[in-house]
Amino acid sequence: MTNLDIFLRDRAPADLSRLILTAASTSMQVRRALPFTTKLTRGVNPSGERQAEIDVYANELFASSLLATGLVSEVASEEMAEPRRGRGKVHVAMDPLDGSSNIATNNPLGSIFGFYSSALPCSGDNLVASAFVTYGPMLTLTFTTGEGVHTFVNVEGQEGNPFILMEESASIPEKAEVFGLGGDRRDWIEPVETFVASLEARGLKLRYGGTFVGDFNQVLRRGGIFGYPALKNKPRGKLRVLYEAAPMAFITKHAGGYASDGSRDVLSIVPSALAETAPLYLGTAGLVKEVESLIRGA
Ligand code: FDP
Repeated sequence: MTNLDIFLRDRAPADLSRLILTAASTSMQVRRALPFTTKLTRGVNPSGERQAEIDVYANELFASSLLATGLVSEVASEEMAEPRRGRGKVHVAMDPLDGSSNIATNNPLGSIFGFYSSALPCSGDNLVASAFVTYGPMLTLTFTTGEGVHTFVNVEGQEGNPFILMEESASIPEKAEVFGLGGDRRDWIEPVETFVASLEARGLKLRYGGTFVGDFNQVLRRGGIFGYPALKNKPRGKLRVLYEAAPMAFITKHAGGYASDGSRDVLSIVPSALAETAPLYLGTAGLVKEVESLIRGA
């Protein structure tokens, strides 16, 4: 059995190791809080969405624990209008609780972290590491520091660091099995409709749970594509470049896949605002290139 701290010691710079370990241990606190914090508040986040109490709580826990390492220059979050500042070097962008509409139904939730080397907002080309947590039947942490994508699972009662290696060097299977695209189907742009019809004709299975982290995680394991596309009434999609799209694109890239906004690599997008959104298609490289060329040709 390999523990997360020992694994990181040999493979990642000390600052990134510490930040990943901090995200992992804080996710245990978030997980423990979930049963007690399902009541909705009246607040809205900077993107105008209703904020559930647990979003605020998770945001506070992750922001304060990451800043307390002394390694962070700023923490920007989907749940805060302005970043919080520290005196370190790493710039963190996070979605502390992804999929909050799944809280009430006890479906999967997640957290996403992008660790950047430049001041935010900046492009995903400045990512030095990214990670996501799944609060599903298992609490897992999947990350890359630019050398492979690795998943650890939280095991209660384990001495020392309770995250144990579950999969080393994950790669997105070439043979695609599943797909899932967000938004109302009637609002999808035409090339996306055409693409999805062709996926169905090829026998790919629709698997959509409504949490980016969970929906992406099955693409990572089973091959396929996840998207939150450009919609007729929302041409810039829904997912935030800094907090969600770019960190997951970085993981996708290091698992041998590809992430596009329909015309270019998501990692090359330079957002002009912290909460800027972009359409997103990511997963098995061949499929993502396919939808990209349909969109380009439309
Ligand atoms: P949520 O609004 O529940 O936080 O981050 C936004 C997100 O969830 C993603 O996790 C998810 O993929 C998407 O929105 C779901 O949107 P739809 O409800 O429009 O499908």
